[in-house]
Amino acid sequence: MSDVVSYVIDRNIAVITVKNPPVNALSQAVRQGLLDAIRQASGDESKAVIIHCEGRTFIAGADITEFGKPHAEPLLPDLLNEIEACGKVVVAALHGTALGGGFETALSCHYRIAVPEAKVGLPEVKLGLLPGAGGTQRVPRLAGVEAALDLMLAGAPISTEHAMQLGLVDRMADGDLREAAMNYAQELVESGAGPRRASEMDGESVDDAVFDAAAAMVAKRARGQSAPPRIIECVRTAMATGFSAGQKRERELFTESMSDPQSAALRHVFFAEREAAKVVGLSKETPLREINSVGVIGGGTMGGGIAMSFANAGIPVRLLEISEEALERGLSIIDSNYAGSVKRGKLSEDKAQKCRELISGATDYGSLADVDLVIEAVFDDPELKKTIFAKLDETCKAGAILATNTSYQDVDEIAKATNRRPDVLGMHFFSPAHIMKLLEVVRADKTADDVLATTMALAKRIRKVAVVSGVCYGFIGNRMLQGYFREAQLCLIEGGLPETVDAAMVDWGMAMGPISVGDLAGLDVGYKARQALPDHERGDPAAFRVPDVLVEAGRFGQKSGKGFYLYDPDTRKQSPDPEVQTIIEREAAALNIERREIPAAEIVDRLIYALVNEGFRILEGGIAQRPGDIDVVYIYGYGFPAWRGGPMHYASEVGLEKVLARIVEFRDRFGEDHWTPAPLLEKLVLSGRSLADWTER
Ligand code: 3H9
Repeated sequence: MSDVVSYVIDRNIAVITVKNPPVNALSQAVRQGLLDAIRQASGDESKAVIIHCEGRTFIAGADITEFGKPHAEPLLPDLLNEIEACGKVVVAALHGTALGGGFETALSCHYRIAVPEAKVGLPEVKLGLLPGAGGTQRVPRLAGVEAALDLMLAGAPISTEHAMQLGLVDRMADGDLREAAMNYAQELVESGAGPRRASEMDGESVDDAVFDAAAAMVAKRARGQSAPPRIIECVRTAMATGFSAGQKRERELFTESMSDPQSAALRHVFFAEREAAKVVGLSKETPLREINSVGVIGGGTMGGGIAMSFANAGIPVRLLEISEEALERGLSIIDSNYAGSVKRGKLSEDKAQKCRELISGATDYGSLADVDLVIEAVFDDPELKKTIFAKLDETCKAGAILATNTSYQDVDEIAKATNRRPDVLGMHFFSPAHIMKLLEVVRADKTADDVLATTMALAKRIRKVAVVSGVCYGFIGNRMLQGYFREAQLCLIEGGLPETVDAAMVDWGMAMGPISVGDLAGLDVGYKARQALPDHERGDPAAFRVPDVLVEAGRFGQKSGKGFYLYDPDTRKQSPDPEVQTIIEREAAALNIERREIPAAEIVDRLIYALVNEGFRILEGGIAQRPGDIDVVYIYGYGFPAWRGGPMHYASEVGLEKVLARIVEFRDRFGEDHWTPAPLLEKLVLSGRSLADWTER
């Protein structure tokens, strides 16, 4: 029939097979092939139809690479209406991940059979979209309004079992899926069950309160995002009007979201995340080392979280501490983390126990002799790290990968402590490491290709989003953060308050305000780091005067019950402290700073453009491979709103010329120490080029 859709009649059943690797996305050719096939099935001697897919998955959605291009017929909603209208029973046979337009295809079929391991879902919201091929209309009719809202607003896939409970899948397949689907179709024909069309089902009548509750939830959890309210409106319309009026509204709102910059940003993030996994210049054929066991040195919050990340992926871990006492403390933190996951319903008791059993403790380096990878996660002291790496060099088997979880230190210097520099690299996890998705993989000067390739593949196995960084102080993320925090502190002393600076950034979309982040991380950490530096390297005194005074007054942040804010000892609820305002005003006066009201827009621009300006430097210096990698770092590691696409995408959206003009304005107002425009930014603007042009250089 076509290269991507085939058609045969097997024992009276029309078998339509999609074969469009890697994920059977609904490209124009697939849509056309399906349309031709369903028309053929409608007119020939077959008794029923099954739609199934070859390869690793059922259709995983519309073809995202076609988005933003002119519509090519047949349009998916029309195709699916035609499948549903077929006079013969149509059965969808699901395996892998039936997502988005793929699941909508299944919903337009009259019955659905799925293998137990299959996942189904409508993740469009994660791309700033809504299910645009009848999903918002068919799911509430099949599963009820609340379940439909849950599925579409969370965008998370659900299991076959769960989908059966909701009425979205009818049968679980035993054995070969194609065979099981054919038997099911045969059985439906024999029992006289005709086509069962979701569009013809009555919608349930629900109280408005259900929609209001969903809207309130979205306003809180999906703050600033435009797709979730559109999804709610579609479902509301589905229940208030007939299917075709509902589908018309769905189409209008889908088209609206498709041209919304939020969707462009989220689609950018989708591809940037996948692109980040690819290392420029590294062949796909690079051989991988086997990683079947891991050693983690240091059982603190970080080491414990790292150990859990591996155990959760089924990889045994040996956790090394300096004494039995420290080891016991580390293991008990892990125990309580697992207990917390079980309590919050994130892990079953059984799974938590199995993971926990994969972590064993040790206090001697000899116990790391056989592991395939060691990650050092001790206090960020370069000398201590070098001593540890020299020991690892003596102890570990040949071919073991040796990684440091340092946040700032020079990985080349650490590698030099060994006689096997090609085996050494950085694996910079983010706290809490068992939860945060980001992993910066730091490629040192002499890191071997297979070590890098193995680490990138391993990151995927432990479900992290990995980004390669070159060696520099703070790598991609923390290096950029310095300017961001500096501007937050300067805005504070020049006229802001903790709550106004935080509110400006949170309203803009950041997960947490910068001042609250400082309190959470502990103000004493930065204080100690500053004290260790010679005076001339500490930076602008105005930017650390207030935090220094707070630390010296015993205000370390959340852990001491007060920092920039006060924290309730029982609930940890944050509240402003008038005493801090007095301190800020006093210190501003001491520095001869005349305080003024700083508009929220200025706060946002100063903080975000400080990130962006450094991002350009990081790109030009080859520390990050591409702009999208920087975006991925900020979204997965620093609470940057995904719907703004990351700092570099955001700068492109605003327009590089405008960004440069604002940075130049800041330079003129605040001086070139902090605001010298990055040469790459200037070059691009001068030559009228975009970041995309630079990427393809
Ligand atoms: C939609 O359906 C809208 C409709 O409601 C309405 C329409 C009118 N298109 O992730 P992986 C590529 S919106 C094009 O590494 P995994 C991906 O870029 C869509 N390409 O594999 C990568 O390419 P490369 C709703 C796609 O096994 C390769 O496939 N659907 C698409 O870890 C492998 O991907 C979704 O949002 C696509 N739809 O995970 C599902 N999907 O190798 C999006 C993937 O060149 N997809 N590619 O880098 C996923 O969530 C995951 O890819 C999936 C597989 C779970 C399927």
